[in-house]
Amino acid sequence: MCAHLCYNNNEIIYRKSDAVKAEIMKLLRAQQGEYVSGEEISKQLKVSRTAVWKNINLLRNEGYEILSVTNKGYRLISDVKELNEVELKYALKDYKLIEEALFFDTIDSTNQKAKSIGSQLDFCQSLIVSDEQTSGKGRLGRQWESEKGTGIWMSLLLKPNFTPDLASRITLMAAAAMSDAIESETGLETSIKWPNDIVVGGKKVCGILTELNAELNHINYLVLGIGVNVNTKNFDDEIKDKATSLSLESNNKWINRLNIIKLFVEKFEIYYNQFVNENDFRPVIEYNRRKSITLNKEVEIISGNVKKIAFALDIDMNGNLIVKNSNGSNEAIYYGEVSVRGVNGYV
Ligand code: BTX
Repeated sequence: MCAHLCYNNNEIIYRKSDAVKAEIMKLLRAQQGEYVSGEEISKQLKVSRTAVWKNINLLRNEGYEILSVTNKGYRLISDVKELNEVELKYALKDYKLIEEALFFDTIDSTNQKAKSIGSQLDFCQSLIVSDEQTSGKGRLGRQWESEKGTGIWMSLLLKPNFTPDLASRITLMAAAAMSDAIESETGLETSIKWPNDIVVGGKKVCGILTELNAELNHINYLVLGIGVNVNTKNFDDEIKDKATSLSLESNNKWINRLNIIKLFVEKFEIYYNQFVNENDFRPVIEYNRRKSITLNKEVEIISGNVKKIAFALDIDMNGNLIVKNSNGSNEAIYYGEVSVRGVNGYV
């Protein structure tokens, strides 16, 4: 158990009032713009009508637009802030993997924040989420566009007790868990571009960046950074041909970021525990194989200045990409400093 304020301590996780607010939002959202009476809310939540009224006012102060009409009750008008500290903490309270959840309106990079927390003594396993990143990072020093209010920009800070050579497995776990979460929430069909992109309609909706601070045989901390374009509508010119968002792929429907985060954590925790407690990585590999957009075709493998074309055959049980080189030999490509692309473009 970590020394500072962690999630496992109920009093610290969320005050009762935060729980009431989160439950009221659940009820109002479920009504999809219809009225819910104060009496109904008070009955369902087992709190007084005055408490309902007080909490509705608190929600209004936080930016929700909630209409109240005598004899009808309360109606949610605008729900732009589904991703906020109170609802995030409440949504994640039952997942033991995450001891602390932090939310920022804006930050340079959630990975950067996670690393600074990870370098403290006795840190908590934390999920750091920001509504905006001003300096989001991709792999190999690339940039990650993270427009305010439109996506999931988050990092999971972990202290795994396995050896550093196994850390790349976390990326594959995250890809499987996020692909599953996206499909459950949106009904979209996703593919995984080995090892760290999720693709919808041939374009990138999600990127994963795993970073490590380790000794030879020991991981001090691991940061799993995930960016998902959820309701993003605009991308910079350089990426607009290969980037898309879940909303753009769903006829511009507004998509709830918090639901996706919750579904992701739920699935990731299962995969993580299976691996850490039972040494079972098979479900992750099987999912990645099934959803792979990389396998069974020619790919370009880029390592520094060196490029080569090979045929992608399989993902092995360690998560490596098995390719057949032009001389007929098979090779295991380890997820590290390589990029893999389709021979005719991004996928
Ligand atoms: P990557 O190196 O595979 O992808 C980065 C490349 O993807 C960029 O060079 C650009 O071409 C393109 N790109 C940039 N922004 C976007 C975007 N929003 N959507 C689609 N394509 C884009 C992938 O790296 C890993 C990205 C991890 C991002 C998360 S966000 C939370 C956490 N904090 C942080 O700083 N990074 C991670």
